[in-house]
Amino acid sequence: MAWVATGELAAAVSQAGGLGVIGAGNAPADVIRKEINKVKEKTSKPYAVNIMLLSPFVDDIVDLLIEEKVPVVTTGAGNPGKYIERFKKIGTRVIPVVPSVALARRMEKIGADCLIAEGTEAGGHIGELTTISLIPQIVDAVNIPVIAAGGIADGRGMAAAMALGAEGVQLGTRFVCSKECTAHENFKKAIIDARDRDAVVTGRVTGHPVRNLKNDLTREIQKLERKGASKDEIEELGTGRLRLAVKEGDINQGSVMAGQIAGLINDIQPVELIINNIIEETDGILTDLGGKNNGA
Ligand code: TUI
Repeated sequence: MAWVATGELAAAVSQAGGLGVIGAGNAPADVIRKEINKVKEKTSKPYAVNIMLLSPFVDDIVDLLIEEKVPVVTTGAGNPGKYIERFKKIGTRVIPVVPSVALARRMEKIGADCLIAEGTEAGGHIGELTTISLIPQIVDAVNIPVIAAGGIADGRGMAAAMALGAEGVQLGTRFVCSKECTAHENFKKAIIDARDRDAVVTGRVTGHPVRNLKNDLTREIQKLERKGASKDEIEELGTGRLRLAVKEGDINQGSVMAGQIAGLINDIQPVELIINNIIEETDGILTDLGGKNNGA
């Protein structure tokens, strides 16, 4: 979650018992170095940095994460194959986000420690398959642990992911609406106000589809898409729009990246409460379901 997943949010998640992730997005390495320092100041727990593989600064970010010996690296929006060896050599755990069985198998073969299987319900850059279809297929195809992402914001989602064979979950949209997330209040309010069908996909023609909350920007992009505009024209319109929404709070012209689960999120809570509630709810559901299986 570029711009949204800052050091403050990552530190709060790690401190509360999760694995906090800094989203490097399109930011240059010096910006991410500061976010890493914020995490180190606030917690001694492990944390991760997500490398967005379409970033123009990807090589600098990889060098930085190696220099900083970041404990865990996740990757998104592409195939991290050429970087894995360098991370493995220094003991950094590598967790690629994968949208397909083919990429999951390839990542396991070249040494990924774990996978995040992300369904199309997620916000931001997305794949095609739904979480409910993707997770069991990837779980059956690999021997490394699978973390589920896309469409999960509470214990019901987590319990469902575990029923599908996942060993953990990654949450994005839910943590945007946390007290510790530094995103603009307008961005958080847009998620709270969103209903079930408000998170729409733009940019399919560019080959990099993105899920955002419906607004003036998504309508303009969809108009261009209907007119058969070029990939470059559409990409140009999207440039800088995430920052505009997250930092400036322009939720009409900015890109309000959020997942389909936005409709379920109705409040801003402290990270620790979000995590504790999810774990408690998941435990309760799994116990109840186990009881039913035993004929109770
Ligand atoms: O990376 C994300 N979410 C993101 S990145 C981002 S910044 C951006 N802005 C504009 C255009 C594109 C990106 C905003 N949100 N999530 C992880 C994720 N990775 N979801 C899907 C994938 C993915 C897709 C294809 C991972 C690998 C992949 O590989 C294709 C291949 O090479 O086989």
